Amino acid sequence: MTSTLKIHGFPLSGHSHRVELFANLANIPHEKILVDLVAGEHKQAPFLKLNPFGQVPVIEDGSFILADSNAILVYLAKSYAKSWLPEDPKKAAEIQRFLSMAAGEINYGPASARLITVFGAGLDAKRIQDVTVWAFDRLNDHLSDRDWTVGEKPTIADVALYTYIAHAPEGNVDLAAYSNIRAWLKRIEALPGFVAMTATKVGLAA
Ligand SMILES: N[C@@H](CCC(=O)N[C@@H](CS)C(=O)NCC(=O)O)C(=O)O
Repeated sequence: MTSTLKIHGFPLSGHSHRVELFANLANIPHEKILVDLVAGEHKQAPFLKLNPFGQVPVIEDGSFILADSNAILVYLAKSYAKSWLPEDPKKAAEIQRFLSMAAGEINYGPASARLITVFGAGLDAKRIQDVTVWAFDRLNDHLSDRDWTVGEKPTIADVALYTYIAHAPEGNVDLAAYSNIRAWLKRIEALPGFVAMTATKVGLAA
């Protein structure tokens, strides 16, 4: 790393927190740069140069610019924290499976439920609830006989899944029925370097 890694994000964004969490867990020095989503900064020219999709998070690692939280986790693990993304083809593929779940069912389930309650988004709450229950049932079963999503140690799969599951109650999703998921959340929260996403209200720049 030639200069300090920059993470452009927003305090209420679970996708941003995913990257910030990993940088802290993997002990990667970084600087946080606020992109004010409420003021629409992400749709204005300077930010759109970093990410034409107009979304946070984005990282700058020297001259390398990268958007998309899961892509960023892969890049950071391969560059600075290899144990979080093992080379073994079977483990790497299993990890990809859960990165897909994070970008799929978790994004369209609990993350979207939170968009309704925290950001006032006009989305289909029933459909979101169904996706969430389906995903949480599957993940709770998956975690019934293991501590981590893949293998014997935490990986970027755990990091990618963590934030929107931990914050599901903000979207009125009750985690009470999912004891394996709750135990897994606690294991992640006990890892050295863990940082929580603390912002809860739009407009709060934590
Ligand atoms: N696939 C992207 C999704 C990122 C995303 O949806 N970011 C939200 C904040 S959590 C955002 O910037 N939304 C603003 C918009 O889409 O206009 C990722 O994983 O980083």
